[in-house]
Amino acid sequence: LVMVSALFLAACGGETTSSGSEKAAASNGEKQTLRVSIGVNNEHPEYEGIEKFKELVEAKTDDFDVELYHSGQIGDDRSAIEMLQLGSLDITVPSTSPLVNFIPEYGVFDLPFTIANEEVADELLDGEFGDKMITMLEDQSLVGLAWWENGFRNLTNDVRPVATVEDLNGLKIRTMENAIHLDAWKALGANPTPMAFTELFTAMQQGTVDGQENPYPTIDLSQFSEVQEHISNTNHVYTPFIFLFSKQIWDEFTPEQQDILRESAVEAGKYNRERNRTVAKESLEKLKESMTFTEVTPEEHERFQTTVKPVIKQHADSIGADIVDEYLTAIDEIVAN
Ligand code: TF8
Repeated sequence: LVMVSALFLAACGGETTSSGSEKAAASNGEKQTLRVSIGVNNEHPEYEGIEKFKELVEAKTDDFDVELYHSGQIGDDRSAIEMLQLGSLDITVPSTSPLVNFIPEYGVFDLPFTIANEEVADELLDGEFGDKMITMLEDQSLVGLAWWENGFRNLTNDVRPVATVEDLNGLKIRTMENAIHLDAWKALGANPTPMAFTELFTAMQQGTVDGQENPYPTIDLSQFSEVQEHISNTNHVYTPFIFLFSKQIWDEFTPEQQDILRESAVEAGKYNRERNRTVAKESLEKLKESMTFTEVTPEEHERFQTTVKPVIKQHADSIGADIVDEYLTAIDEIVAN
């Protein structure tokens, strides 16, 4: 895949590698290209976020030329992370869920029904707990600059309206490449299959899977309503996006350059969150026009929660019992205040 991506980049006139000599040239006044890759398309609030990042960086310095790539053109979340580790891509902003294959502790964010709303998410991620998670990236040759937002995930499918846990029975649901999501859907009685996002639309179109789950902006802006009939507000988990830099490349920058990049990633992340929340509301309204929308009642939400709860215990050891405790305690403290 790295080979294919390299060819793609060559065809686009981009550079396939960033060598040390180019870095030296950058501080001599020559611009250095920073390639940013995301998995969703250029209508998504995540793309608005990377556009903002480009605008901020390029306004603050002449050192960088920021190039934006969307729709997983360069690679899906997992491949893009691997390219960062190799130093063949500068920046990606993936869901945290595929990171679990590199850093098991990131599985805390996949525990269902643990973050109740966006305010809790913001406090948790921008506070001490989020900082601690960021420090774990370094061993994997990654630098985390900011928390962005993918958001609360909701279920769509093409078989039947889902109002109860029983309605999930046997539904073939695509999940992200993440064992916790997989086991959560199994516990709920569905028949889950992990798959990269880049393969999802075709899989739904061809009926390889009956459904999937993602935040409203992604469902709407990826045109999933063309291949999915039913949507429910399951709100089963909150997925952060995380702004990642290749450590190999990052380490060659001056502290001044690093400050500019970090500040821009944080500020663009605030913009991304704000836009994501506005777009989520708009997207839901649009989706209600083209799909059947089923409200999961509060009572039934509780049944979803109880049914899936054993997955937290089941995965505590693989994630790390201590970090799971810290995560749940941090949330309890935020909710109590
Ligand atoms: C998924 C995620 C994705 C994002 C993006 C494509 O379902 O929610 O939408 O991580 O990179 O795979």
